[in-house]
Amino acid sequence: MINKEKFLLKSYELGIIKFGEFTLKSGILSPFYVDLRPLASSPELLSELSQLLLAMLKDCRHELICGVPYAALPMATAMSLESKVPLIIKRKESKNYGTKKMLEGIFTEGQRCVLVEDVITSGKSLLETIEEVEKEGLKVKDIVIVLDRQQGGKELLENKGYNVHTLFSIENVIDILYNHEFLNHSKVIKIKNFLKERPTVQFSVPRLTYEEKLKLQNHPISKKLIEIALSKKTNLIASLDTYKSEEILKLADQIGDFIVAIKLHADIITDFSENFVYELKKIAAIKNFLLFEDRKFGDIGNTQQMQFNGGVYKISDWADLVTSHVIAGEESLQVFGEEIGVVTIAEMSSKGTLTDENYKSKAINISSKMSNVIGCVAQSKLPPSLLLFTPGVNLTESEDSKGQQFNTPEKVFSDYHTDFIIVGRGIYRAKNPEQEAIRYKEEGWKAYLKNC
Ligand code: 5IU
Repeated sequence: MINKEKFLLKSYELGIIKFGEFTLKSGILSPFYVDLRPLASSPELLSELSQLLLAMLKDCRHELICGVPYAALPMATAMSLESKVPLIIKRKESKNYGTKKMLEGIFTEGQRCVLVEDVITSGKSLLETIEEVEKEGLKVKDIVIVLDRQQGGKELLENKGYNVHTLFSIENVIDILYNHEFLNHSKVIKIKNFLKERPTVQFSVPRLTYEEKLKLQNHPISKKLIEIALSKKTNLIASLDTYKSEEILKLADQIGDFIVAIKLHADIITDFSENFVYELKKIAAIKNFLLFEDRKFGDIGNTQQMQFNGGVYKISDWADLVTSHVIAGEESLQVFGEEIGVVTIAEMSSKGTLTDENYKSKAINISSKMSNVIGCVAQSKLPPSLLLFTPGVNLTESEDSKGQQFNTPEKVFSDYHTDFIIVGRGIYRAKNPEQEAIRYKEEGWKAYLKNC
């Protein structure tokens, strides 16, 4: 397997990225300039690049490869030669003589075509290319991109339901070059500040409705969750992090009509028992909500399997949904089987969390591939086929004293397009939990409707 980092360092020597002061088309002064075209002049690097790009597509089915002109044309050609998947060529402008075709090459309607692009910025030009390719009757699902300039383009395409596979983000590139002493600390800070301050291109893509989301679901648990949300007009998950089982049962009875699920940490409960599970399941059946164990598995597959099925809690006997980290890789998630809905942790709500953009994007890639993963816990947008669960929601507090950061339901629906809000202390610590559950239910539903 080609080493991504070594590839980048060799490409850097070709001059694909330069540091200094560059005036961009928009007039903005940028501390770096990217141009991947020189890669085509190195057969060795072009071949390595094609292998790296193909590796990101190893689980995708596609019958054609198409490069976005011009920089990605040699890349797409190299990928085609390497994989033996036929290439088609998209024109920049249609010919005004002869066939007036936009796509050259042999293809038939309905074939799946992967698009190749060198750099994504706002994503606008790629979106135009996709539309043109789709107009010719081809299906586009996957897009491979060498470098994401982190200006909102990737998110734009993901919001439209495309799988976007990026080899590097500009931040990855900076980190690698810094680690190999091609950049000094002050330059890195300057570039990172530039990336942070520069406004990303924001597109107001409306979120999908629950009805639209339902059509994208294949797992019985994700379907069930959305059906409950629609029938009870709620997107609220109550996190009942209390010690006594009796208290949980009492709360479940009081708030059950206003929620889609109760989230538990079974290991907080001092008197956890089979009888407690039996009673809670009874209430869940009557009030029509699901049980969500926030176990946050984080070990190798074999251990996770034992923790899931065994021990005191026997989670697999009663939970409808369970959270898991993806830190141990995709095979560690297979052990949960297909019946339970797995919710992976792509991004945490706490201050200083290590779940940065890079981690999140890898976690999402794995989650999208797994048939038992129904969604992720995150604090930003996800591809629409995954359900987004957002904790750290509170109407009165903005943080606690232990690192938790809170947002309002309106913020997480408008900015992240969340699907389910998770509220803990806002409800179970309230003087009147029933009244607060109704308030969060109403605020959550209002925020959902407003942002559709
Ligand atoms: N939770 C978070 N943030 C996260 C993840 C889980 O708050 O990133 I992953 C859990 C922790 C707690 C609940 O069980 O969600 C939030 O409770 P409060 O609303 O009381 O903070």
